[in-house]
Amino acid sequence: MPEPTSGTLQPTSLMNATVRGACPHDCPDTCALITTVENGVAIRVQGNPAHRHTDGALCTKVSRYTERSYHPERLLQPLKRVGPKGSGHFEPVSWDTALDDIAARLTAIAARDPQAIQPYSYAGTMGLVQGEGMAARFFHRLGAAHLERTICASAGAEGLMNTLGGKVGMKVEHFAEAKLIVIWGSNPIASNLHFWRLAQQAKRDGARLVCIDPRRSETAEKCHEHLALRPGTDAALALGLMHELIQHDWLDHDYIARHTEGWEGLRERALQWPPERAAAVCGVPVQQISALAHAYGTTKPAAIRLNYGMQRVRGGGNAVRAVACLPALVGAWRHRAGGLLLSASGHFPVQRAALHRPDLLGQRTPRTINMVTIGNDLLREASPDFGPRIEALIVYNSNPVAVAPESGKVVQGFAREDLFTVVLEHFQTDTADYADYILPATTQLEHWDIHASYGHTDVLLNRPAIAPLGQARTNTDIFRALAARMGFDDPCFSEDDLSLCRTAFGDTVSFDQLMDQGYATLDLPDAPFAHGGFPTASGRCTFFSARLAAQGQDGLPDHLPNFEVAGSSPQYPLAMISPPARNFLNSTFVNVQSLRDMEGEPLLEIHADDAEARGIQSGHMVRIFNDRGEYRCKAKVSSRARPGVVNGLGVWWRKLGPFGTNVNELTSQRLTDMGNGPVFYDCLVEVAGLPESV
Ligand SMILES: Nc1nc2c(c(=O)[nH]1)N[C@H]1C(S)=C(S)[C@@H](COP(=O)(O)OP(=O)(O)OC[C@H]3O[C@@H](n4cnc5c(=O)[nH]c(N)nc54)[C@H](O)[C@@H]3O)O[C@H]1N2
Ligand SMILES: Nc1nc2c(c(=O)[nH]1)N[C@H]1C(S)=C(S)[C@@H](COP(=O)(O)OP(=O)(O)OC[C@H]3O[C@@H](n4cnc5c(=O)[nH]c(N)nc54)[C@H](O)[C@@H]3O)O[C@H]1N2
Ligand SMILES: [Mo]
Repeated sequence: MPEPTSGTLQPTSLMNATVRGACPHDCPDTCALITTVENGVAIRVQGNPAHRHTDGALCTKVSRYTERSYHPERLLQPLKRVGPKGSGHFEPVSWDTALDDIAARLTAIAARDPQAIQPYSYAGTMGLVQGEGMAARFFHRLGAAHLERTICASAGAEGLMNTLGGKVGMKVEHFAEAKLIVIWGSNPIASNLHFWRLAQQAKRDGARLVCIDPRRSETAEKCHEHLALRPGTDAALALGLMHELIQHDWLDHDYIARHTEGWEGLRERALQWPPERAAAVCGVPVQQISALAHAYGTTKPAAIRLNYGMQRVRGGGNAVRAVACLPALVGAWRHRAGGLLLSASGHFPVQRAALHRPDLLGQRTPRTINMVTIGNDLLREASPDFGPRIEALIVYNSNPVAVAPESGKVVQGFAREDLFTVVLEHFQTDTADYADYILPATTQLEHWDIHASYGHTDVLLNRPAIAPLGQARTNTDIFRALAARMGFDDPCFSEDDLSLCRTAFGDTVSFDQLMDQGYATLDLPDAPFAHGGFPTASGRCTFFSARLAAQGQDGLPDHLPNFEVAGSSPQYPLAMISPPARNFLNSTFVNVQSLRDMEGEPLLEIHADDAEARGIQSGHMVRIFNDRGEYRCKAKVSSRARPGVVNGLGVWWRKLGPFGTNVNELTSQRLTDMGNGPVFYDCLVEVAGLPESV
């Protein structure tokens, strides 16, 4: 591979070059990229071999990034709706026409009440600049409603906050030295590939790998042991493990005494969970729990790779809390290869106030809408309690019509003829179909950005490799242009993208190093909590959380049964989970043909017993339904599904599925115990075969 270009080249001068970048996607790996450009065209995207976490390797999806960027259906000019909402009919308009009209519409609404304008965004790009860099400034100045960005990780984040004090944990590289790795609610082969390499290295050096997942995932089948528990029972399992650690005295009493608080209470709670009770709740053999407790209590160093798959249920926050207590009980944090990692993002010194400028709000305190309940909220009328009806929606970096729960409601909301919707996108997604204006946005190959990570502790800089395609503009530029038209003249609206990249970390990270090599490693201790020093108020790992107690919640972690407990409803006897498909990234990449070919078509994995009871065979079209809706796809009778649980993989585009819907027709808008997160995997359904002709 040729040496990457250094220095500050502008995109237009990059006719032939290799350019350092960063993968923008919502994945813990945040890979360092090298893009090869010939005659101004990006011909190849590869992993940077010099970046140790990327190690020269990319996942299948992102190695196809050029196929996505030059996709024939890429949006290259602004579009204005001509047909009814959702019909997908648009005509090209000039940027000036689009921006003038959007600014006029927003100005008119803002004159009545700016809170009726709702931004809606998530992590289509994880970049701090093209993410909320300029957008937050714009919406703060406008006084638009806030968005609670909770659709992914907030229950787990709150769980960690209330136990360890923040989104902090082990350095990922040290997993390679662990002797026991518990992969909990995570399928790294699909969604955290570079971690899996480290786990493999540890395995070659004699480590034991245990996977805790209702689904026999690609990862589970390659571990030494797989505990296929029922969805939403992880806290029961963790408490059962604690029970055994106590009974056998596999505890680090010194660590507990010095560096934790609330031990007596937790001990009492855990003693209520003999492994037999945990086994009954989790639906796994009691021996598996005893054996895992033995391994965890006696193997050093022991490391837990927790992921967000296990917090998408009612008790998600409590479950993360229960698991996050385990390393302190056995003193695992003493070793750099011991402890736990869910998210590392709390380690990054992001200068959010400088970037997002909340001061532009002045004295205003707009209402907050939770992105998980957008279906309900779009349908709400004005009221003293709610405030104004949502009149305008500006969507960027997200595809809510496909990814938000209870899509029946979401679609109904987006279809409101009196709602003014603007979507900034690369493609005409399910959401873009409902827009009044679609604005074409640049991809990561075409813009500057800067990235933190939630799976490692390096900052990455992304340089543009090519000029923007067609008339595409950066998200930042679109918000700058709207700001100018709306008379927002604060100097912060003219800050350019390279300067925003500098602002994101201020002086805390060497920008010269980022410009020079594309990444910079945060200076952090190897074993951050070997001697306590948790970022909690007391500096201790808080088994008992005074913070939670002050909110009127249980201060100790407990098992909170799902809203929809498997076996509790005769009408809907099956639990459904819908974890990520390997070749898609949430709903991104579903329209890339070569990747869609690998995934085939939307499938429902079902255990042979459940299939037989319903007369279903592999390849049969089935109807999956509950009170919220119905979804149809092919069944796959598979040992990946445990009895009583069906798996509907990936977030397919509705319009690319056989019946124009996807799995989120079935999921609910209820919220988790902490963090107001979604409960995608807390969902009961029934499945029935359909006649051949359907
Ligand atoms: N290829 C690919 N990679 C991705 C994504 C993608 O869509 N595709 N998504 C990205 C995003 S947005 C995120 S948030 C991250 C992390 O995304 P996560 O949703 O955490 O995904 P995984 O790490 O794969 O972990 C999910 C695993 O948890 C299991 N699971 C479901 N319910 C439970 C439960 O109740 N308990 C337990 N123990 N396990 C359960 C699922 O079967 C699945 O195998 O991955 C990112 N990486
Ligand atoms: N049933 C079910 N539903 C789920 C999940 C699940 O496991 N099961 N997972 C949930 C999780 S963990 C998450 S994080 C959410 C993810 O939900 P979203 O954050 O909405 O993620 P994506 O579906 O990937 O959609 C991102 C969109 O942003 C666009 N985009 C990317 N980069 C840019 C850019 O630079 N500018 C602009 N304007 N647009 C850009 C992409 O083209 C894409 O259409 O989905 C959630 N939904
Ligand atoms: Mo996510």
